Amino acid sequence: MNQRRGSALAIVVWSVALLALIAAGIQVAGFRQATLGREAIARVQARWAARAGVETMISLMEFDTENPEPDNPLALLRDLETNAATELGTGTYDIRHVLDGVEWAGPLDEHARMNLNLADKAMLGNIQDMMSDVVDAVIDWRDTDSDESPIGAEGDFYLNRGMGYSPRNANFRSVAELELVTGAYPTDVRGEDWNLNNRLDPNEDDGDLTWPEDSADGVLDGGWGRLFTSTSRDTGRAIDGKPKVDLKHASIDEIREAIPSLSAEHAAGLITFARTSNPMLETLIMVPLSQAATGATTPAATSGGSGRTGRSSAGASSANSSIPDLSPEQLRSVLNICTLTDYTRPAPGKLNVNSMSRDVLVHLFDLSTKQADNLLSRRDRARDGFTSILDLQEAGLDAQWLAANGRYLDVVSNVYTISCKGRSLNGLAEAELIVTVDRSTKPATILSYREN
Ligand SMILES: [Ca+2]
Ligand SMILES: [Ca+2]
Ligand SMILES: [Ca+2]
Repeated sequence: MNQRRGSALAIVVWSVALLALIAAGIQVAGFRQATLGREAIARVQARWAARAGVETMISLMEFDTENPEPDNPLALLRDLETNAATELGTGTYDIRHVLDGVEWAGPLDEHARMNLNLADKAMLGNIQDMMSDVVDAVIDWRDTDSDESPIGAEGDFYLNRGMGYSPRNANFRSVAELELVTGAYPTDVRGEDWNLNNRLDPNEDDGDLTWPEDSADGVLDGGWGRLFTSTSRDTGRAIDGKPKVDLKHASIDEIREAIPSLSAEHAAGLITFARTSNPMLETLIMVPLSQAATGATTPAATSGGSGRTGRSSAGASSANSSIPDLSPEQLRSVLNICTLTDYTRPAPGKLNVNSMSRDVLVHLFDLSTKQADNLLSRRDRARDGFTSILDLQEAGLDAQWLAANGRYLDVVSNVYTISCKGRSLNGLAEAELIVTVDRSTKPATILSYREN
């Protein structure tokens, strides 16, 4: 009896031990699976949080495109900034970018940088560490011909060196493409921003510990890439969201409908001006309409009557007395609402004076650091931003500078890059989306989409 009880006890003890082993095994496997499950869920949460951030930005952009605020060009920028980071039920997202070494909340306004396809030779030459052979090679890369600039490089140059490719002979499609130009190295183009996401990533701020080499000073020192964009677009939309009036094709009535403060004589004068040879709208900043309509590109001398009209000597008289000049207010409207460009397809984007980078002003436009700082501090104090490029006059740039550089400048932005990091609820998984959006179309157009 005792023996039977003993063996029964042994069986029970064994069974218990065996069950415990099995239970432990199931627990380990279950725990592993749960961990894997949690990781998978966290990854999904992070990715969709990032996606939510991108969608939020796009919907704010689309709303502003439908409901523009012509008197408040900073409205969209502020909306984007306010919503740049949010906690969701299942995760968080966070959108940032670096401009001029400073980190800002919200997407990067691509119009804060000079379009690589708009920058002229003089501008490129102003970049201190870009040698003149690289400047020429950049021009050769994007110009349609195959004629080498004095120290540039066209197809033969690349073929003879076995590089396996030749210049695009068309507009740059990305800033990274600059690295293909002979003499331009990735370190020149990227600086510390090795993944070109306009953000200071951990490997870009740890010195030599991981690639790239960086100064580990908490500041993103971008290369030439920080000055340029290839994606900004000028679609001929004015600050009020309407298409600009093409003076080369518009009627007097169409011009007056767009700008009611203009008389029929003003409108006729603008049409006459648009038919002079190679007219530039910004000439009107320096030259009164009555003179510009005769083809003058510099203002007539105030004394001495007729004659001194610079390059207008080709048969043009100094002024057309039947054309009234524009008041400062009318000039603002004309610069904002009219154009001499035919927008059958988007042109490379202009700089938005409301967002343009200090580095661009200093390194491409060759302003002194003092001029650039004055301008930006004036901009910061203008509560609603600049509604005309003429506002730059109050910020210290004279009419001559504006007439010469106004063609690179505008007060609208169409293209933004959203660099959005999503995190899971437990904070362990992270996903990054980098999306470039043209918000001038309805619905907005995704120009590029990258997942890290
Ligand atoms: Ca070429
Ligand atoms: Ca980076
Ligand atoms: Ca590093």
